[in-house]
Amino acid sequence: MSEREITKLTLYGDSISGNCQKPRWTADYLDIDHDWVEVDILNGGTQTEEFLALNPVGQVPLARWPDGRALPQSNAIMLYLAEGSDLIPEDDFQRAQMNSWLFWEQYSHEPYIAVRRFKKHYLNLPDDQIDPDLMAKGRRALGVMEMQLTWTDWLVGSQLSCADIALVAYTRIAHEGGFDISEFPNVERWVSRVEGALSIGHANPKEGITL
Ligand SMILES: N[C@@H](CCC(=O)N[C@@H](CS)C(=O)NCC(=O)O)C(=O)O
Repeated sequence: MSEREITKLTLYGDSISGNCQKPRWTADYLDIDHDWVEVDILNGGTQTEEFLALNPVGQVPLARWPDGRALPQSNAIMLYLAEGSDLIPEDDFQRAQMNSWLFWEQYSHEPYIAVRRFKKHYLNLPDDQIDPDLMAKGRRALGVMEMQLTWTDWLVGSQLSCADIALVAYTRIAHEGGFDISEFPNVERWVSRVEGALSIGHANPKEGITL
């Protein structure tokens, strides 16, 4: 990543990261003009002096505006971009439910499903060198979603919201972490529904297609 003058919303992210796709899909869905700057996490792109000056946490995604404001954290960026749009329910209780899914995603889903995927798919670790807890807790998270999605088509209310975007990011590529999504048929159908709503390609476990 080289220092550059920014003239519009700029999203820094690595395309292999589900967290980074969340704000990108949100901006695309809402037609928010932006630039994308690819930051290679596998080659230390988030740990350079230049990037740490933008985000001392050393993580992507990061949103940055020409006036100097910068915002890390995928869900915070997504919520900010989606403010006032149909991705955030008008009803205040549904809005609280959406937030509830967003907190759950960061604490009970992403740490298992995304982390196992990273270890298996990118670090190429054999299964016996991956903490078995990641599979057990990831499957439990998919089970929670499966239960919700037997009752409703979307995680909150009757349409796509930020909750669906946040949760689909790693669920659609969970197979890369060794999870068998076909065990969760309502989740599988919901993944296709969300991918369709966002007009993003289908990450097909059977064909092994990634992002
Ligand atoms: N809670 C953060 C997690 C961000 C995160 O874990 N980013 C990873 C990529 S998915 C990263 O930048 N890793 C590079 C590093 O830690 O050096 C979010 O949702 O944005």
